[in-house]
Amino acid sequence: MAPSVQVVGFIDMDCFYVAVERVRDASLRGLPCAVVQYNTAVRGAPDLLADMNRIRQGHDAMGGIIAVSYEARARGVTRQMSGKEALKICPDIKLVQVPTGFGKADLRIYKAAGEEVVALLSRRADATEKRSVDEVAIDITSEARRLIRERDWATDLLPKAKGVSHLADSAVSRKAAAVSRESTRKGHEGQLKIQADAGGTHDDEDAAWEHLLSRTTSDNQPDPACCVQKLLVAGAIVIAELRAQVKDSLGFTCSGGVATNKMLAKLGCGLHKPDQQTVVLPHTVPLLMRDLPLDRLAGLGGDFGEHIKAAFGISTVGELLATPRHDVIRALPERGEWLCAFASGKDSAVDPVKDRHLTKSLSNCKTFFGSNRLTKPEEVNHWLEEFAGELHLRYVEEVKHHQRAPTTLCVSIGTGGGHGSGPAYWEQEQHTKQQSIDLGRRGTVFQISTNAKACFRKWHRGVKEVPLAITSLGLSLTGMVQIESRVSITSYFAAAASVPTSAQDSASATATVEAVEAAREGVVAIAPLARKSGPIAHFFRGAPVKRTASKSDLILEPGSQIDEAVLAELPWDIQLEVRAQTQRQTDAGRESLSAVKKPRRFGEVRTGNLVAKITID
Ligand code: DCP
Ligand code: MG
Repeated sequence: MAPSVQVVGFIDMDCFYVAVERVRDASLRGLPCAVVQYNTAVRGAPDLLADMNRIRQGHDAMGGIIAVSYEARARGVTRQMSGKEALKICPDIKLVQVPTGFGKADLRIYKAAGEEVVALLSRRADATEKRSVDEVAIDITSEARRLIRERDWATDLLPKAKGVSHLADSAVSRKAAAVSRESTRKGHEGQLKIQADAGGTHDDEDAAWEHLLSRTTSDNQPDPACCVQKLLVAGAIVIAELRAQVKDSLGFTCSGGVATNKMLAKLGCGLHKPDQQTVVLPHTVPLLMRDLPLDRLAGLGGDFGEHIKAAFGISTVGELLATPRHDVIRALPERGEWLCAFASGKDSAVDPVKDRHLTKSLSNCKTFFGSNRLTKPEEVNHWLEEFAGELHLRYVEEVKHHQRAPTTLCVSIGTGGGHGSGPAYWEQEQHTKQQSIDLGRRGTVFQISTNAKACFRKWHRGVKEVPLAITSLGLSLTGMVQIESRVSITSYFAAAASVPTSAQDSASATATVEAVEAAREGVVAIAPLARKSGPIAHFFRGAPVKRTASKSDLILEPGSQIDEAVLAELPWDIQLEVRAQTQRQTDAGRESLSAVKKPRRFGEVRTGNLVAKITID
């Protein structure tokens, strides 16, 4: 049975940022809704944390729209609009602003939701490739093969797949494939319109399913093509089951595609949205690709695609395939052969699904066009400190959830561009400087910011004579390596002790992973509430922590007896450590204190007027 075929599923979450907001606030469900960027014109505005009320109305809805619910799309709202424009055409739209922190959008809630989806999908995948915040490619070959082995084809698999999947073999699919890249970007309005134009009928799809049934069941000696079709149909069931699980467990709907490679699966995924899925069977590929705009192929959306269009005077994949092959190869000696295979949808021209669940790097960047250009090193340093604060939080999460730490820091600097409008607006020159960084599991904001500033200084030294005019600045942490996961209880105390009591320079605060982890674990109570801004305060204000309990507690002092109920709430390795500590104390002959009711306290983290007391609740 077609041993080398890979069954690839592709998942794209529906109106993802809106979906995340709807899970957080059920009152948004079913309503026209959009997520808006924060308004960069309002400088120095206080941060809007994820848990705050972020619904925006009228004049405070100026930020651009970045995600649109399907209800709002049906009313003409698209991604390019400002919140204000959307309110004009859809007055009852709910506009939710992205959370902000460190002077920019704080996308952690969306990234975390994306990671949950990846983790769930990977349970049934041979390989899981996270492609973006809301796109995942999965290799489901083994699962598809298992279904074919274990379930009946004609009475179970095929009818079930028909009930949950579209085939790319339909007029609706072909029209959706012909939509320009620009229209798909405009909140996929093209697809909705096409479905309406096509009257929503999928009669030809029914016929295609019937044809598939007769081909795959009447043959005594099924040919390899039938085997591939069966595998893809079984894959469609796997994808439908996974999508249902994402919906039930996480509350998000998503769209899916199934094909023999990532490129075709992604194409299939975009043909029917939202909450639908499409199977691309090999024999339907030529017709599907015929009118596909060239720039919808991965890698052909930029300069390379423009070059091909101009060189051959073409705009669709069909036109490229109709161009004599030797002409393509002559014009593109290095990539021509590959391009023809890729445009034909050949599996050999597309990379297999890579097993990559996690982001390769943590990065942060911001543009400073027009009068916002950065002209002084102090301004650059300020932003690098802000970026360092935000990246530190994400690094802490990486250590906590995936036991990975970055080993390289990279500063990228864009100069030029940002004048007026037109192509020159984007003509930036990009410069990068990088150096290794040893964060381990105890890295600090200070380490990140000082390294970043050093990188910038190195770059600036080389261009000193030119007046500084930076139009984009980025900071990233890459080169992720696995680190040891075990945490010692003593490091919690060390963490508390190592945090400076003064935070004149917010970037010099050195909260360690352990202190931050302790807070996130919910064993931390914060008192009083943070009033100072800066990385540490940001963290604690955003963290899901409990406020100080008023109950009386037990102090853990040398010789204390441990309250078993309290201990049971700690991670198991810390329980072991605490038990070992008390055992050592007992062995040393110290007298045990009986369970005197006093506030129990494990440590304290102070930064300016922020005090985080690490206690057991
Ligand atoms: N996003 C963004 N800025 C953009 C494009 C997207 O911030 N210019 C964010 C918001 C989106 C998320 O990325 O919710 C995923 O992008 P998609 O292109 O997949 O769009 P959606 O998931 O919102 O909609 P769809 O249902 O069409 O996939
Ligand atoms: Mg999406």
